[in-house]
Amino acid sequence: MSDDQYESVSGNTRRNRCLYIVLGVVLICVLVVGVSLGLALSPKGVKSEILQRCETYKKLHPEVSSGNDCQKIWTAFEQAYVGRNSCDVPVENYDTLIRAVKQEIQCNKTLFWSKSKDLAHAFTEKRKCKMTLEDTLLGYMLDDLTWCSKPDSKETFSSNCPGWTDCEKNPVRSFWVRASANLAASTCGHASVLLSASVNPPYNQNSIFSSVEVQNLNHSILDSMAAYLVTDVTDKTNCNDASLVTLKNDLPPNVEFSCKEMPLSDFQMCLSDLDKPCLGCH
Ligand code: JS2
Repeated sequence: MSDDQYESVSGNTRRNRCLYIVLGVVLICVLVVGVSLGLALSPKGVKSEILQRCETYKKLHPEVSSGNDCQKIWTAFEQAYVGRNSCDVPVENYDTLIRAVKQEIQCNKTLFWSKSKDLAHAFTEKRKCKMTLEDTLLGYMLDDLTWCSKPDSKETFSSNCPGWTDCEKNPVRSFWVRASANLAASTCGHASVLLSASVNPPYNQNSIFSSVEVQNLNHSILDSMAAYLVTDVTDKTNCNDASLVTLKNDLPPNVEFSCKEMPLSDFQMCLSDLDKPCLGCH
């Protein structure tokens, strides 16, 4: 093979190699963009996700099935934010939704949480004696979702929406404030709150639990609030922490307050030994 022939062959090989590399890079880019776009629920996605969760919840909780029409619930939800500036969705815009969802909050079951969502959900996943907001139909449908719209749009978006602190009246924040206030106002008998000793302070007056739920408790139906402070081996904080005295004072005067430290190891035992008395459950 002459030098020229060898040159042209090796030239072709180099050209092909570059072509493959370029193609490879393009393919990877397309994949990354596709996945990121795919992750944000497409507009159809938010609606179908919520409707699907609503139907699933009704199957899992026949006691709330008859009274709740998922399509009507979606319509009541959508009217709160669709076509509006996504920084101008006040809390009361969800009043129609709250009225559309029929679910009685049983006494002695409410479990509030603050900076301890995963622990609280790990508990209610295993022990049905307690119920967090996300274990109710309303919370279950919207947990970990993002939604917003635009002025004069009929669409629901799940990306490019304002974050929790970007503006106060954003659709997601206003929803959780309204839903949390509704749960607190409906909570009766003995309530519980799961707090974390790994957070300082464990009770923060800027939290949703304090600024919304404690403020909306109905003292005429609520008898007591038991705080469970989950402590890890390194935590120094205990029930004598000043913030827990603040919680006691923030509660309606007739509501009896108690606080119990709970080593994380004990808490984990509650998830494996379901007969072990835990969080007031026997
Ligand atoms: C965005 C969400 C979600 O008692 C609890 C719950 O009932 C809750 O609604 O409010 C309390 C927790 O809020 P807090 O005390 O501010 O604790 P945190 O750990 O800072 O949680 C803040 C998020 C509360 C609202 N929220 N927000 N996306 O999926 C979502 N789920 C909830 N409850």
